[in-house]
Amino acid sequence: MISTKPDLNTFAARIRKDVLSMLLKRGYGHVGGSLSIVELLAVLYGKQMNYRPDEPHWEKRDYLVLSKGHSGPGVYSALANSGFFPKSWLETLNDGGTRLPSHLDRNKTPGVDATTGSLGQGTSIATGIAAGLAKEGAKDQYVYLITGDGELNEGQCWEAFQYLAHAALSNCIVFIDENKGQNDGKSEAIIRHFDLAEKMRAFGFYTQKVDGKNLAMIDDAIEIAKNQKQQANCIVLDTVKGQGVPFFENYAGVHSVKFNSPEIIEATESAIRELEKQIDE
Ligand SMILES: Cc1ncc(C[n+]2csc(CCOP(=O)(O)OP(=O)(O)O)c2C)c(N)n1
Repeated sequence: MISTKPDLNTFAARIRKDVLSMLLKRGYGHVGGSLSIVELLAVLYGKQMNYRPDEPHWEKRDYLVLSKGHSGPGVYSALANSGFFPKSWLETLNDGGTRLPSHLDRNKTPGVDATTGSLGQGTSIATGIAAGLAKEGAKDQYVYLITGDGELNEGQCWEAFQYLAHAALSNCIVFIDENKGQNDGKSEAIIRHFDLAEKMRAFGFYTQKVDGKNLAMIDDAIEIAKNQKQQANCIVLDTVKGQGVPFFENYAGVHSVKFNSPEIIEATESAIRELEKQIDE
């Protein structure tokens, strides 16, 4: 079965709503970095990626490696809404015995290809997959690697990037979710990453920078990347932590939220109601 691809605006609203519902039910979780990649996930699973939900290990599939594995809830929603497993599983996020742990685990969840959570490691995993596909002569098969700007503090990322650039693995498209925040505060205050697009260009990547809130721009950038086969590809996404929910965009503790105050719970429930209206339209 090849899945039917949904309307991208509705798909993004669905993922955003599911992320909020899952984390609210759990009582805590990584809101900021899950919401900042919602538009990217909608474009990937809703349009760009090739997969078979009833055959997750289909050998011609595209691969997604979410190297910032703590943003797993967004991927779970994208997978459930694409038919990889029942939507009821979303209610079990991080329960004992769940198939959906807070960080991605390839041995637990259909559709997850890389176990991540220790920042940096997914960049090497994705590089290995891309190198393997290239060696096999795979055509039009891609590895989509999602990294965080905070994650790039890990030296391992730059080792992997050096190899991607050296081997000109254009089949790996590296996304940097530049949401400007991390665990302990603003990225700029922890380790300033300067101009990421310039850095990636200097490393040898064909680099684009786009508004990570804009579905059409993300989609166009991926099309351009797919048609460029001379260099490794990077797309820097200008995003916001807590993206798409005004309360969380302005909430200092958005990296990992505890839903333990009436204000936070009401803001989340109200955002869910707004998103439900968008999904019904
Ligand atoms: C090797 C490693 N060190 C530290 C952590 C703890 N940690 C979890 S999330 C995070 C911040 C990551 O920032 P970023 O990549 O920008 O993610 P986002 O802001 O998009 O959530 C840190 C330091 C970890 N998971 N792995």
